[in-house]
Amino acid sequence: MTATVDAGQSYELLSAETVPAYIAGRPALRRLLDPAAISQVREVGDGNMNLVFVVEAATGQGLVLKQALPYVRVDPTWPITPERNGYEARALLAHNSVAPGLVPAFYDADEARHVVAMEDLSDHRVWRGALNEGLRHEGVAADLGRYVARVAFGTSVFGLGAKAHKAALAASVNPELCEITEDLVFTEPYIRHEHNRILPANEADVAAYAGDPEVRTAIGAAKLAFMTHAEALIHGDLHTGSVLVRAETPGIPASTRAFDIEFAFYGPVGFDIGALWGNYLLAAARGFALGDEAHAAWVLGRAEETWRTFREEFTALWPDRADPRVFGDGVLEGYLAKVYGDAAAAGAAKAARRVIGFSRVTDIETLPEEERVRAIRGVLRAARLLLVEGAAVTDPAALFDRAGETLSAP
Ligand code: SR1
Ligand code: MG
Repeated sequence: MTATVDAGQSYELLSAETVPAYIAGRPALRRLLDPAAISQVREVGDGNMNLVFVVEAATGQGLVLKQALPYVRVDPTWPITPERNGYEARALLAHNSVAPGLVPAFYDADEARHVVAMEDLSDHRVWRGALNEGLRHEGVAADLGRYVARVAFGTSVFGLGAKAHKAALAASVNPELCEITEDLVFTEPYIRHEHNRILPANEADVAAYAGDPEVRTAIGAAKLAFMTHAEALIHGDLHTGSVLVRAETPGIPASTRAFDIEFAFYGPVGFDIGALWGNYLLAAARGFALGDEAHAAWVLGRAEETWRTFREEFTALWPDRADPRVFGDGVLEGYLAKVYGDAAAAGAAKAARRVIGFSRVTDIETLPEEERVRAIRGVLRAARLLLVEGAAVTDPAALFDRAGETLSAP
């Protein structure tokens, strides 16, 4: 099948049947995996935007091919540039260089057919699904704090120096994907929009949240930060569905990988921390709704763990900054406080968009309706707390204790 994009350009879409020939035609891939030994090709894409093929060989090797569709997979009338695949490939390379072992290994990028090839992580599972089942993967929240810190430092002016930072920033401007976030996360939930889907029993909750002048001002400020604070080559969509986890078993270590980096751009580091925080809120709301308070409390505790490890890792990297002349330790403290405030606001925005607007999450959507109504009400109260008071509550454990109280209140 062929996909056509703007200006009549077209490219061939992969299928399970054509993948072996595709690999045979890519030198970087056929060196890794003998096309004649391929035993299985599975299309496993379950996101909004791409084809994803897991390729397995009888010899035990495997790889993943991710091909961008030129439209939203769940709404083919909505075009999206397939050029995002190239941004993902470049970000995957950059993140591999600063945070190896915390993202999939990079194998190949095909700009003509919008395909990126990477490590097969079929022995991992998506963290959101594990959280939905009430499972505890210890250490994942800490790994993610370290991942964000390594990217935050290594791709920033601190890690790269002034000129390389500007060059990397210029090469990573990703306007179409940023616009999706500007619309879906920071705008549509706060206006009347056809994407919004609100249960009748939640109409008053959404109106109270989205109509609150303090909420609207804080969201506007967070959107401005997202659009203008080009701090580092952030992941850009670091929700729990963008994280693969593997528990430790005899002879096999635990593993955490952030994946699906197509929204990467130079933005505020707090947006990545906040994406995790917002999704911890959603997972905790599910726990409370199902009466599993212990799981909800465990999930909320991950917010402090992610923040602490981010802070420790970034601080450990700080002595290696490219230009210490006026970037002294006072700058470090001020910067960390800035990231914390951005994370609180982004966490609120990322949680609220999942219960008002486009692209819902299974944490909430698979709850029975009565429990869903209560969970959504709690998420919106917690989002307001993070937006309006979050930056001032500088202890994340205290902030997320209070968020838990608002999530579980009747
Ligand atoms: C049209 S894409 C919708 C959402 O999917 C991705 O996971 C991002 O969160 C985006 O907002
Ligand atoms: Mg995604």
